[in-house]
Amino acid sequence: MIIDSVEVIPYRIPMRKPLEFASGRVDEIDHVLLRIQTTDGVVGIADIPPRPYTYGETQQSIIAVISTVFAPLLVGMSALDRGAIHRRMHRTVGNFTAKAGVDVALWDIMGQTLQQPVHRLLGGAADSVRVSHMVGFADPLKMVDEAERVREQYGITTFKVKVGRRPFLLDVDVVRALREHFGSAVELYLDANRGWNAAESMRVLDAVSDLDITFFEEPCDAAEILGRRRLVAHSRVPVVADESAPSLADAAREITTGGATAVSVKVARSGFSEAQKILALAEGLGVEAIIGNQIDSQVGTCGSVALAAGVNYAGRHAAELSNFLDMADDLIAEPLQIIDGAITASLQPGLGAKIDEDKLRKYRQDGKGN
Ligand code: MUC
Ligand code: MG
Repeated sequence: MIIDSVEVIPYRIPMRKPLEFASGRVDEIDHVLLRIQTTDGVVGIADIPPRPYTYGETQQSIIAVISTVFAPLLVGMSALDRGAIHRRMHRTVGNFTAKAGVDVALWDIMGQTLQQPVHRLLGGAADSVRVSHMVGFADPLKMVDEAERVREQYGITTFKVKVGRRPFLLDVDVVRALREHFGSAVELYLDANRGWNAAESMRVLDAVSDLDITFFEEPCDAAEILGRRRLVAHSRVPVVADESAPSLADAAREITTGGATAVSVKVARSGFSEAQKILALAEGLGVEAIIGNQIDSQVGTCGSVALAAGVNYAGRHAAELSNFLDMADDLIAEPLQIIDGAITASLQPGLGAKIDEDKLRKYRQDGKGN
């Protein structure tokens, strides 16, 4: 499992339906496909999504840090020595999704070499995973239509509603319309991506108190320390740290100092190795964890499915696995299927995300395509 080469390929695929939320908007998938090849010819892959409004990384910064800083550290090392590899990568601060991509590709190499699917290497807790769908900004009736379409077509009954707009009553109307439409047949939770301040968030909690909301994610900025703590202390629903908890250390700080009472865990920014630790922290402290989505392609979603199916504690809630439905196409050779509201974990060795080379040629942006 000795690493021989590291390749970073920028590619672009349009969104069929752009996703808008309080901190940004995704109109196209401008991701980076990472391929790490070993001297035995095994190729581990990862899909890396630049999210500048969340981590400050761009497609170009991901390519630069991997090819100029990480690749020279990786070549010659064994993919098994993830501890040493992470120690070397962590000499560079930040760059969450770039580091996570390297970690995911290493697990893919391990799985392929050992001829085992990654979810089994992670613990083999389940064969399939319940899916939660994210509903982006639109007017209330359109958001209800979108949720209804997804429920009818895919059997999904858990929805994360993007909120955080002003005036906040617009979003309260959306949540009320969803609850009135579905009754008790669905689970609803909210993600404001820091769109409000603590005082507004408190008023939102009051306004939706009869609507059976299960989580409130990043209602306000965790950096507004006292306001956030006052809100968390008053909230009867768990307040989820997402962008405020990209690492184990951040998750530990937010949870133990009253900034959050639940955590979102994302493979795209933590890899499997750090995500396992964050899940263990949540389990040990008795706070809820949700497997989140970084607006992942199907290649990326294979990683989230592996984590959600692999680790027992990840299976307590539906995992956010359906953002790929909004994308016009994907690099994956065998598309993922959501059936009866769930995705079955791949039994292929590694991540089970085979790349369609024709599609890669079509969408890659480095001039090495057609
Ligand atoms: C989410 O859960 O916030 C939107 C921004 C981001 O960083 O992730 C997505 C979804
Ligand atoms: Mg979020």
